[in-house]
Amino acid sequence: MPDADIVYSDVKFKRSKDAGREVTSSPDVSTTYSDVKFSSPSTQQHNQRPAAEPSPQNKQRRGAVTLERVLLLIATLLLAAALAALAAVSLENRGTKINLEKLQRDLTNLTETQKKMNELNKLNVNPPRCPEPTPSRTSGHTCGRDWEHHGGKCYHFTKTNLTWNDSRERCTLLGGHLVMIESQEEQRYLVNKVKELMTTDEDKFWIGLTDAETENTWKWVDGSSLSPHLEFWLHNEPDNWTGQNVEGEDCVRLGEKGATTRNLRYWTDKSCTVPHKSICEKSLEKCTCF
Ligand SMILES: [Ca+2]
Ligand SMILES: [Ca+2]
Repeated sequence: MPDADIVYSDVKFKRSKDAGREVTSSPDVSTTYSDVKFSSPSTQQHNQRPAAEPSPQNKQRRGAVTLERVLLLIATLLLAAALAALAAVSLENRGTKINLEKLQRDLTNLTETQKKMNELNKLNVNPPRCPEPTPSRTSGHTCGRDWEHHGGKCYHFTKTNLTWNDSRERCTLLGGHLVMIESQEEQRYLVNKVKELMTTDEDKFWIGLTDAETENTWKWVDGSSLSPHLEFWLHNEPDNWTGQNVEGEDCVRLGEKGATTRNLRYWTDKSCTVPHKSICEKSLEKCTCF
């Protein structure tokens, strides 16, 4: 496009009347075109006429539209804020509901626990009566189930064959210890009991005596030494025989099927790893009677 300016000049049409008829236009009637020039955009802008000043009505209308937009914007913001607040309240209510359900579960558990405690308290308030006195029980004291009372002590004769160490541990778990024989009368009682319980000649019972720490130095399970006045070895015992175990025999067992009360010497040393039944001993337990 050339830089030549374009100018539109006024175009005039001349009207004429003919025989009473009005002619709108006619090319032959003095039509004049002036020079036409194209102008550059800058020139166009320069030549553009300034926009007409808005009328007061238009100004009022524009003001009203602007106010409406502001009010609409404020209403939108308020609505958004309300929605956000509603969402926050909803989340808070949800959290509260979850906490409430947890509290209800805890309350249920506490109630169950309280019921169990009440039942236990009832049992404690009304303990069972002591049974009638028997050889295994004395007034105000008891040996408990599977224990036999004799001479102020309780004895339990196991039915399971275990090594000496396992037998010792079992007696401890039962609340006692492997028996420690401290009198002829106690030895007599045990000899007679074991004789009744034995099924074979080797069906003997471990007692709490050992020389495992120092050979031929015999000690009871509480660490006390064997009194020379209260030894009840069988003939030719202890012999620390190594035919069965090269380490010899360091534990003591009791029993003889054909035992007589005139001869109380029925102890034999034996390898501690041989399984045998055993005799546990414990003190009397106090019993609250009504
Ligand atoms: Ca020995
Ligand atoms: Ca022996």
